[in-house]
Order: sequence, then structure tokens, then C-alpha cells
Amino acid sequence: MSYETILFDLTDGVATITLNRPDTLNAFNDTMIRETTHAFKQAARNRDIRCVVITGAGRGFSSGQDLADVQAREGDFSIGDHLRHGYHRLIQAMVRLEKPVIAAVNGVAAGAGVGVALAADLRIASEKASFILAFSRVGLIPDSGVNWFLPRLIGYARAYQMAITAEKVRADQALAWGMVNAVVSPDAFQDEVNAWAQRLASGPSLAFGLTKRAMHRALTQTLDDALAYEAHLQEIAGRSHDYREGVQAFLEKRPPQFTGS
Ligand code: T3D
Repeated sequence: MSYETILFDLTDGVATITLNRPDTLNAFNDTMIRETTHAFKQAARNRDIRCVVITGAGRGFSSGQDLADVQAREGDFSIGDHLRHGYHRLIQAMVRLEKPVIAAVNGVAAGAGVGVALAADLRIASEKASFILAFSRVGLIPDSGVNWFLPRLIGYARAYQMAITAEKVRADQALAWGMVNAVVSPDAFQDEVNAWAQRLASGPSLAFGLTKRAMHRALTQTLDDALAYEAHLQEIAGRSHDYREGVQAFLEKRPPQFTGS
């Protein structure tokens, strides 16, 4: 499938989705929301893909909703429907994908662009990256899952502060707050992202996917329910090739050859 607004590359088990509207700092128009969602759904179907990286072309990660498109809307436009039929499907496709997703945040992320970065499992930020909850600058509340993800990651007070001030949070601050996993110099950024992605793509992918499911489920579960669900999922992981291989490799004092099955 060829896309108009994103680039899609698959190399050595790593799918890279590049948001590709650099003139707008990769603002989301309807096509880009739809195509990015499609790419994540393809990643779920394709067994050759064991890790997904999402990044931005040019100097931005994503500036969020395309405001020129907003200006061009006609009639009684429902933002609620736009979210339900657009961004929600994208965020859900990312979270439901049982493979690790890395947001390689190369530059500024604003508005829904922050939501997309937060829906990834790991965030690796360039020193040039920044995060702006720009929603309140245009009189909106955070959306695209930001209200769910951000207080869980950095706590309510910091998340609310980001929402109401709409001030830029730089990469080093984001790291100190626990919003990103690593900050890397621009020169080393691509190599570092590739190293993380390759490591994940050659890991026990089934276990990585089940871990994602278990942790997301646990966020809204009681301890008893979480323990029960862990046992259920460990039953699955425990019957995998990768578990047998991992144990055998340990006993033979050699690196494991995981296949993701
Ligand atoms: O209605 C709904 O559907 C609800 C959904 C809402 C979700 C949301 O995401 S709401 C929030 C929308 N996003 C914003 O409000 C951010 C707008 N952008 C900015 O505030 C700034 O561009 C940045 C802080 C992100 C970066 O600033 P800076 O100075 O580095 O770059 P710039 O010069 O402002 O932008 C560069 C170009 O990108 C510029 O175009 P030009 O002048 O070179 O032709 C600018 O107009 C364009 N651009 C940046 N952001 C957007 C955009 N064009 C369309 N939509 C954008 N969001």
C-alpha cells in the first residue's frame, strides 16, 4: 500500500512510520490520521513486524491537528465525531498492537502529536524535542488520550500545569518528569533509535506483546484481578518457543535466538 502523508518502511523486523507533512511540522489532516491508523493495523497483521517506530519528517514530530483544515470546516462540524472516527481509532490501534511501539520524537510534539507520542510504549527524544499541550492555546481541552496517559506518567499536577499553561516542556525536563525514556543528542539520535528497535525486534515478541496487554489491563484492575490475569497470560507465554529457547540458552550459556513465537 502506498501512502500520501506517511512513509512506511520495513527492515529487519522493524516497521518505521514517518509522519510526512514537514511543511506543517507534520500536522494531522484527515488523510494522515487515516493512513497512520491503517499502518498500525497492518503492523498488527504482519508477523514479520516485531517492533514499530513512529517519527516525524523534518524538524517536527507532529504539530497536532492541522489548523488550516479546522479553519476550512463548514457547517455544524462535530469535533466529538472527528475524534471518535479519527484520533481515537489511531490511539486504540497503537495501544492494542501487541508489539512494542517506539515514538522517536525528533522535534516538537504539540496537541494531538503529544497524544500520539504518549500512546507509544517508549519515547526516545532528541535533545531538540519538546512537548506542548497546545490545546488550550486554541481554547480546547487535551484529547487523543492525553488526559489518560499524561497524569499516569508524570502525575496530575504536572499534567494539569502542562495543559493550562501550554508551555513548552523540553526534552531534559520531560526525562526528569518520566515522560520519555531517553534523551539523545541529534547526531546520535537515529543510531540510538535503531539500536532500541533492533533490540526489541530480536527479542521475545510474544512476551513483549503480552506484557503490554497485562500492564494496560492492570492500570484499571484490582490486585487480585491483575494477579489472575498475569497467571492467564503467563500460561500462554510459558507454552511458547521463546520460553523453551530462553531457558535452554541460559543453561547452555549462549545468547537466546528468539523468534517471537
Ligand atoms: O478540531 C479538532 O479536530 C480537535 C482536535 C484537536 C487536536 C489538536 O491537536 S489541537 C492543537 C493543534 N495544534 C496546535 O495548536 C499547534 C500549532 N502550532 C504551533 O503552535 C507551532 O507551530 C509549534 C509550537 C508547534 C512550533 O512552532 P515553530 O515556531 O517552531 O514553527 P511555526 O513557524 O509555528 O510552524 C512552521 C510551519 O508549520 C508554519 O507554516 P509556514 O508559516 O512555514 O507556512 C505553521 O503555520 C505550520 N504549522 C505548525 N503547526 C500547524 C501548522 N499548520 C497547520 N496546523 C498546525 N497544527
